[in-house]
Amino acid sequence: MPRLFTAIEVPEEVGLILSGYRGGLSGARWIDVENYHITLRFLGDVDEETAQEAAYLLGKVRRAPFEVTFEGPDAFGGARPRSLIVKVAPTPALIELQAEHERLMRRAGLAAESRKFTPHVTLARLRDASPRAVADYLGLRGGPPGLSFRAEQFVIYSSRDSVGGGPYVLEAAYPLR
Ligand code: 3AM
Repeated sequence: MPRLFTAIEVPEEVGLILSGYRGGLSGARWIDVENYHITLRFLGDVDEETAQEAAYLLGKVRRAPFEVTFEGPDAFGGARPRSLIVKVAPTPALIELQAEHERLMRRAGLAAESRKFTPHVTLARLRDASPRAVADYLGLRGGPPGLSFRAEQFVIYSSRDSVGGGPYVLEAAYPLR
Protein backbone atom coordinates (compact mmCIF):
# COMPACT_ATOMS: atom_id res chain seq x y z
CA MET A 1 0.00 0.00 0.00
CA PRO A 2 1.61 3.28 -0.97
CA ARG A 3 2.19 5.98 1.63
CA LEU A 4 1.46 9.21 -0.19
CA PHE A 5 1.53 12.95 0.33
CA THR A 6 1.16 16.00 -1.86
CA ALA A 7 3.88 18.62 -1.83
CA ILE A 8 5.69 21.48 -3.47
CA GLU A 9 9.22 20.58 -4.50
CA VAL A 10 12.12 22.75 -3.39
CA PRO A 11 14.32 23.71 -6.36
CA GLU A 12 17.90 22.48 -6.17
CA GLU A 13 19.47 25.94 -5.88
CA VAL A 14 17.10 26.84 -3.03
CA GLY A 15 17.81 23.52 -1.34
CA LEU A 16 21.53 24.27 -1.50
CA ILE A 17 20.98 27.55 0.34
CA LEU A 18 18.79 25.84 2.95
CA SER A 19 21.43 23.14 3.40
CA GLY A 20 23.52 25.85 5.07
CA TYR A 21 21.43 25.11 8.18
CA ARG A 22 22.82 21.58 8.39
CA GLY A 23 25.12 20.78 11.26
CA GLY A 24 25.67 22.11 14.73
CA LEU A 25 22.94 20.28 16.64
CA SER A 26 23.49 16.89 18.25
CA GLY A 27 20.57 14.49 18.02
CA ALA A 28 19.61 15.85 14.60
CA ARG A 29 19.10 13.49 11.66
CA TRP A 30 19.58 15.87 8.73
CA ILE A 31 17.30 15.40 5.74
CA ASP A 32 19.11 14.98 2.41
CA VAL A 33 18.83 18.13 0.32
CA GLU A 34 17.18 16.29 -2.58
CA ASN A 35 14.34 15.31 -0.23
CA TYR A 36 13.46 18.87 0.85
CA HIS A 37 9.81 19.67 0.14
CA ILE A 38 6.78 21.53 1.48
CA THR A 39 4.10 19.01 2.46
CA LEU A 40 0.60 20.09 1.49
CA ARG A 41 -1.57 17.08 2.36
CA PHE A 42 -0.50 13.79 3.95
CA LEU A 43 -2.65 10.99 2.51
CA GLY A 44 -1.09 8.18 4.51
CA ASP A 45 -1.21 4.52 3.52
CA VAL A 46 -3.98 4.32 0.96
CA ASP A 47 -5.20 1.48 -1.24
CA GLU A 48 -4.57 1.55 -4.98
CA GLU A 49 -8.12 2.61 -5.80
CA THR A 50 -8.01 5.58 -3.43
CA ALA A 51 -4.57 6.54 -4.74
CA GLN A 52 -5.91 6.58 -8.29
CA GLU A 53 -8.98 8.59 -7.31
CA ALA A 54 -6.78 11.08 -5.42
CA ALA A 55 -4.44 11.42 -8.41
CA TYR A 56 -7.40 11.95 -10.74
CA LEU A 57 -9.04 14.59 -8.53
CA LEU A 58 -5.77 16.50 -8.11
CA GLY A 59 -5.69 16.78 -11.88
CA LYS A 60 -8.72 19.05 -11.61
CA VAL A 61 -6.77 21.77 -9.81
CA ARG A 62 -6.51 24.94 -11.89
CA ARG A 63 -4.28 27.46 -10.19
CA ALA A 64 -1.60 29.91 -11.26
CA PRO A 65 2.07 29.63 -10.30
CA PHE A 66 2.97 31.58 -7.16
CA GLU A 67 5.89 32.78 -5.08
CA VAL A 68 7.02 30.71 -2.11
CA THR A 69 8.84 32.79 0.51
CA PHE A 70 10.83 31.53 3.47
CA GLU A 71 10.48 33.11 6.89
CA GLY A 72 13.12 31.54 9.12
CA PRO A 73 14.26 28.49 11.06
CA ASP A 74 12.14 27.11 13.89
CA ALA A 75 11.35 23.82 15.64
CA PHE A 76 8.22 21.73 16.07
CA GLY A 77 7.52 19.95 19.31
CA GLY A 78 7.98 22.60 22.01
CA ALA A 79 9.42 21.07 25.16
CA ARG A 80 10.11 17.85 23.26
CA PRO A 81 11.49 19.13 19.96
CA ARG A 82 10.92 16.61 17.20
CA SER A 83 11.91 18.45 14.03
CA LEU A 84 13.86 21.42 12.84
CA ILE A 85 12.18 23.38 10.07
CA VAL A 86 12.31 26.50 7.97
CA LYS A 87 8.97 28.23 8.04
CA VAL A 88 7.33 29.18 4.78
CA ALA A 89 5.14 32.29 4.55
CA PRO A 90 1.44 31.28 4.66
CA THR A 91 0.52 33.33 1.60
CA PRO A 92 -3.04 33.18 0.22
CA ALA A 93 -2.00 31.21 -2.88
CA LEU A 94 -0.29 28.51 -0.80
CA ILE A 95 -3.09 28.32 1.79
CA GLU A 96 -5.75 28.11 -0.92
CA LEU A 97 -3.88 25.37 -2.78
CA GLN A 98 -3.54 23.38 0.44
CA ALA A 99 -7.23 23.90 1.26
CA GLU A 100 -8.19 22.64 -2.19
CA HIS A 101 -6.05 19.52 -1.66
CA GLU A 102 -7.82 19.00 1.65
CA ARG A 103 -11.24 19.24 0.00
CA LEU A 104 -10.26 16.92 -2.85
CA MET A 105 -8.74 14.31 -0.56
CA ARG A 106 -11.94 14.22 1.49
CA ARG A 107 -13.83 13.74 -1.74
CA ALA A 108 -11.48 10.82 -2.45
CA GLY A 109 -12.69 9.29 0.82
CA LEU A 110 -9.93 10.28 3.23
CA ALA A 111 -10.62 11.44 6.77
CA ALA A 112 -10.28 15.15 7.48
CA GLU A 113 -6.84 16.36 8.54
CA SER A 114 -7.17 17.74 12.05
CA ARG A 115 -3.71 19.34 12.22
CA LYS A 116 -3.47 23.01 11.34
CA PHE A 117 -1.46 23.61 8.17
CA THR A 118 1.87 25.21 9.03
CA PRO A 119 3.84 25.41 5.80
CA HIS A 120 7.49 24.47 6.27
CA VAL A 121 10.49 22.59 4.95
CA THR A 122 11.79 20.00 7.40
CA LEU A 123 15.56 20.24 7.78
CA ALA A 124 16.09 17.54 10.40
CA ARG A 125 14.26 15.03 12.57
CA LEU A 126 15.33 15.32 16.20
CA ARG A 127 15.95 12.54 18.64
CA ASP A 128 17.03 13.36 22.18
CA ALA A 129 17.82 16.96 21.27
CA SER A 130 17.36 19.11 24.35
CA PRO A 131 15.06 22.14 24.10
CA ARG A 132 18.02 24.22 25.32
CA ALA A 133 20.30 22.97 22.54
CA VAL A 134 17.58 23.63 19.98
CA ALA A 135 17.03 27.15 21.34
CA ASP A 136 20.78 27.79 21.22
CA TYR A 137 20.94 26.48 17.66
CA LEU A 138 18.06 28.72 16.59
CA GLY A 139 19.45 31.69 18.48
CA LEU A 140 22.58 31.61 16.35
CA ARG A 141 20.75 31.38 13.05
CA GLY A 142 18.56 33.86 11.26
CA GLY A 143 17.43 34.20 7.69
CA PRO A 144 17.32 33.00 5.03
CA PRO A 145 16.93 36.67 4.09
CA GLY A 146 14.69 37.24 1.12
CA LEU A 147 14.83 33.65 -0.10
CA SER A 148 11.95 32.73 -2.37
CA PHE A 149 11.15 30.73 -5.48
CA ARG A 150 8.32 30.37 -7.92
CA ALA A 151 6.21 27.21 -7.55
CA GLU A 152 5.30 26.02 -11.04
CA GLN A 153 3.80 22.68 -10.06
CA PHE A 154 2.79 20.47 -7.16
CA VAL A 155 3.47 16.75 -6.88
CA ILE A 156 2.49 13.49 -5.26
CA TYR A 157 5.34 11.77 -3.44
CA SER A 158 5.41 8.27 -2.08
CA SER A 159 7.49 7.27 0.86
CA ARG A 160 8.43 3.91 2.33
CA ASP A 161 10.11 5.25 5.39
CA SER A 162 7.73 5.35 8.33
CA VAL A 163 10.24 7.42 10.30
CA GLY A 164 10.08 10.22 7.75
CA GLY A 165 12.76 12.04 5.86
CA GLY A 166 12.88 10.14 2.61
CA PRO A 167 13.85 8.94 0.20
CA TYR A 168 10.71 10.10 -1.55
CA VAL A 169 9.61 8.95 -4.99
CA LEU A 170 7.84 11.37 -7.31
CA GLU A 171 4.63 9.66 -8.41
CA ALA A 172 2.87 12.46 -10.32
CA ALA A 173 3.35 16.15 -11.13
CA TYR A 174 0.65 18.73 -11.78
CA PRO A 175 1.50 22.05 -13.42
CA LEU A 176 0.17 25.28 -11.96
CA ARG A 177 -1.09 27.35 -14.86
O1 3AM B 1 8.55 16.26 6.11
P1 3AM B 1 7.34 17.05 6.50
O2 3AM B 1 7.45 17.68 7.86
O3 3AM B 1 6.92 18.02 5.49
O4 3AM B 1 5.73 14.88 8.91
C1 3AM B 1 5.54 14.09 7.75
C2 3AM B 1 6.21 14.67 6.54
O5 3AM B 1 6.12 16.05 6.58
C3 3AM B 1 4.09 14.14 7.36
O6 3AM B 1 4.07 13.84 5.98
C4 3AM B 1 5.32 14.19 5.40
C5 3AM B 1 5.87 13.01 4.65
O7 3AM B 1 6.10 11.94 5.51
N1 3AM B 1 3.30 13.17 8.11
C6 3AM B 1 3.67 11.94 8.49
N2 3AM B 1 2.67 11.34 9.16
C7 3AM B 1 1.64 12.21 9.20
C8 3AM B 1 0.33 12.17 9.74
N3 3AM B 1 -0.14 11.10 10.38
C9 3AM B 1 2.05 13.40 8.54
N4 3AM B 1 1.24 14.45 8.42
C10 3AM B 1 0.01 14.36 8.96
N5 3AM B 1 -0.44 13.25 9.60
